[in-house]
Amino acid sequence: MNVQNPIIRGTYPDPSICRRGRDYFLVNSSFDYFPGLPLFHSKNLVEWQQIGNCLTRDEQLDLKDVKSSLGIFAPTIRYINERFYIIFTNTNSGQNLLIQTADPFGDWSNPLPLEWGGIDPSLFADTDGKIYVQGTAERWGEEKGIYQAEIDLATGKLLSPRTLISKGTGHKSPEGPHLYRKDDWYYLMMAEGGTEFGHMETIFRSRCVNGPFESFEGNPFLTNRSTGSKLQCVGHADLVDSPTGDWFAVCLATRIKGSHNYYHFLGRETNIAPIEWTEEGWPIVRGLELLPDFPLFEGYTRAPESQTTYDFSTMTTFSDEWLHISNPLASNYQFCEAGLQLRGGCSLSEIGQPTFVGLRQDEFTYSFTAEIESMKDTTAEIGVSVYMSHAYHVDFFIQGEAIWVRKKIGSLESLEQVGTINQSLTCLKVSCDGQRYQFVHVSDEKESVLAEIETIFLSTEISGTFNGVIIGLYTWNKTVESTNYINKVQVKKICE
Ligand code: 6LW
Repeated sequence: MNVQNPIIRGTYPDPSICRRGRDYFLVNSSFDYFPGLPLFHSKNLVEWQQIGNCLTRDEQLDLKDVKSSLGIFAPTIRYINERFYIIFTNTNSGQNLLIQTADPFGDWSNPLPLEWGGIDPSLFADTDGKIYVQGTAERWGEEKGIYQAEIDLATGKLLSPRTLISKGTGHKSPEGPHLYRKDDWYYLMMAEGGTEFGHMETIFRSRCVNGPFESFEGNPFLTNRSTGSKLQCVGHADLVDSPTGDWFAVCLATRIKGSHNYYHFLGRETNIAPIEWTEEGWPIVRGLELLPDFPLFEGYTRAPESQTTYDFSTMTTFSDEWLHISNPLASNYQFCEAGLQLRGGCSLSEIGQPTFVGLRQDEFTYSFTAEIESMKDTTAEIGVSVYMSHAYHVDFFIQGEAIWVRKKIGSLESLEQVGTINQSLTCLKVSCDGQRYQFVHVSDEKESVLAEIETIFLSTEISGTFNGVIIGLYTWNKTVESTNYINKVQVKKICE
């Protein structure tokens, strides 16, 4: 049994976790993607199934005009008094919001705006029934640190003053706070150092819920900064205990490429680190790159490679893992016997509501092949985009009888005809080997590489975004509606 991190692969950052009995639930931030707040379920902490997204309705999630990597920031999920709560930030509206449900496998409520500033809100239910909210300083005018107040979950109103309870250990960006109660201690944990290569997790404790908190001498207790590990940017953690009293931290980390010029393009992914508590009552990490065998992990298997085919002629809706950029216009996505008809759309370089639906690239060795029935309309693009943001994407598309590649890398843009089509059914394939993307025309079982680009140009370090690459289908009808169809998409990947 070889449990390998990441446990949830692809751009699934800022993990937060809670447990109900033997069931674990985990949620991630989702930024300008729709639907938002992907939700996962597991019984052994290493095999996770996405059971939905918590923000699935326009009335829950308004992302219109949102810029890449803004929108839904770090959530916290907690199980309090037999209900599940998720508290999160929507930077688009500048609000901290609360949703809830009795059944995490079902729908979630509409968001309740909270009287709370800053980002990275968290919740803590004390043994006396009081509920507290934590979070970062407001961006302007507040001293950096972690703030707390008692809160009424029914109204979103504060029941005590907003108080600075810790400035952390003094590293930049104290954020991602969570409060826990264990063995008559209140433990305050937070991320520091910023979500890049200086990222770390620190922990403090007090006998009182509002402090003062003493710092663990072993801080940061979880980090890979200044190490040669291929898992970098480790931080933004949340703790959970198992029914048998074992403790674990889920955290974000990046799988990096490059040698001296470290970079990542698969996003910040969800990882797990077993925790052991010292006799003095402080947490020690027992593994991240290599996880010890745990009875809980029994039965864990990860397929070395996988192939998934999405046949749109048999589908009526997108499964949970598919995502749009901003709120989709539903009428632009029609499922029918001929497959998926995409309509409307705008340039993927614009901030708007593009006709785009994609998947998070979650392995370095990865291919995405789209079978397209093109009406050879000279005024419409239809194809596949390797999308990091509106300013960093590569579009591989058909327009008329030509095949084109557009490379948009910040202020650098190229548009090149790279081939022609001689039949209405065309297969466009994007393949990645970790170092580069190749753009391939598949015709009569023959593969012709028409273009390529190094992955570094679509990395976070170049694009300056929080996310990883999404590979997806898009159309852009520039004058009239055209009737192009996507028959199917095939995704192949090798797990590393
Ligand atoms: C998240 C915060 C952060 O809310 O990035 O850099 C934000 N730190 O913890 C988005 O992931």
